[in-house]
Amino acid sequence: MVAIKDALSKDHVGKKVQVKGWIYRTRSSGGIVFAVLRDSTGIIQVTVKKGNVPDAEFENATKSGIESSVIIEGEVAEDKRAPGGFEIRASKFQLVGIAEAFPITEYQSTELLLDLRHLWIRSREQTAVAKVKAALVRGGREWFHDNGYVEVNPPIVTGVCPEDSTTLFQMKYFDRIAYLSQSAQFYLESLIFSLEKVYAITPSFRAEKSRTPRHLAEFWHMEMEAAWLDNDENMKVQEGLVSAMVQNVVAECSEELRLLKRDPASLKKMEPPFDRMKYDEAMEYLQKKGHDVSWGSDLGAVEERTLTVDRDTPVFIVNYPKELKPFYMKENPEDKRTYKNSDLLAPEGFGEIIGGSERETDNNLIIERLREKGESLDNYQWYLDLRKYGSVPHSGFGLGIERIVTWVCKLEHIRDAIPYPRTVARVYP
Ligand code: NSS
Repeated sequence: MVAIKDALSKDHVGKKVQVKGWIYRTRSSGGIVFAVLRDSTGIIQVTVKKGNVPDAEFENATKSGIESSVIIEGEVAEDKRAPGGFEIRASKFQLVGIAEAFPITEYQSTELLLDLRHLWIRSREQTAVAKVKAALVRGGREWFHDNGYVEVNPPIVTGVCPEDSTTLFQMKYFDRIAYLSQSAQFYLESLIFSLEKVYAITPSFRAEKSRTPRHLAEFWHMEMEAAWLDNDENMKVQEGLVSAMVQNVVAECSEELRLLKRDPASLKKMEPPFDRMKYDEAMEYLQKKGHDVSWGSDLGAVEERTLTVDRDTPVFIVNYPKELKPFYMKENPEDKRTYKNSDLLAPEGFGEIIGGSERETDNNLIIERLREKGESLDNYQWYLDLRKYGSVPHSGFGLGIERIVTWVCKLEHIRDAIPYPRTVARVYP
């Protein structure tokens, strides 16, 4: 058996191959069936001629519709008209699983494609996105490994709320209430006292009620935390990691990028250092561009778009006002109204892919901010303990994997960066 990608080559011309796959397109004229076969690696045209295969097999070839699974044997031949320039001339057509009339045809509504997600994920675009995503994550894992980080497994069921409490998913946990994790951050912080440099890849959950093209209720989060690291060094880690992830896609996914109409040359530029822009400068820039914002305004999708649309590499926005960010960030001694933090925005209008900061080490400040937030300190005693036994300066960040996929694949909507998007309106299929 050969992979379709490998069958599409001069080396195989004149040789007999066996391929296994699913019918992607098919038409017949007279005594010949032209079927395009798809496997996980690509598509190839198969011609089945009456007389070249047993009659019963030819009969099967004429009735096998889109998505029927088949095993084909035949000789590879060059044919300029065929997709990829080669075809297989079948000597055997084995029907394995006949498909009923496939419910997805060429032009379908977004809603129908979401209802039929379990079938739509077979599409070539979805397949390409899945491969790019895997290459991004692999590139990230390798970068972490090469730089001395240890992968760890924080819990998903938790009692803490690192981010916005209005987006917590609550669950019944035996006889008490627990939450689905919004971020592994606090647990990663606890692990730096032994491992120093850690990262985790986990699902994170946010009950985001607004429907936006960049929010999921369940997303994959790549987070890291390191001891002895300040916010500037934290940004260096981010730019090193992001460029390694993107370069791995360029190296491994040229076919997929072509299919997604993403020019690999535009991704090759993602090399450190990335620009840094203070929150204050971002405000000035936005005002010049006609946005109605002032110091203290949050940056939403619209503002981030203006900040990045004319850029071709990512940019850090640094030192946000405290009221815009969570309680755990380190106060900026140079401007106490702000934190030592950064968001990394992807270029070309895509916006935030990472949120990171140096962490507050002063328990009094943390307690004060938790109280302001209305949090019960009971759930945070363990977190406060971390500052009592050998506290160290430390920093970390969280990267939204579907966000980086959306940007790298140039997707219009984040739902296409994950096989089964979970949004306010959908848990099926
Ligand atoms: O809320 S974040 O900005 N930051 C944190 O959760 C920190 N506690 C992470 C850390 O320092 N360990 O989220 C981090 C990233 C953000 O930049 C997005 O890329 C992504 O997580 N994110 C999301 N992606 C998809 N959907 C939703 N709803 C979402 N929320 C955050």
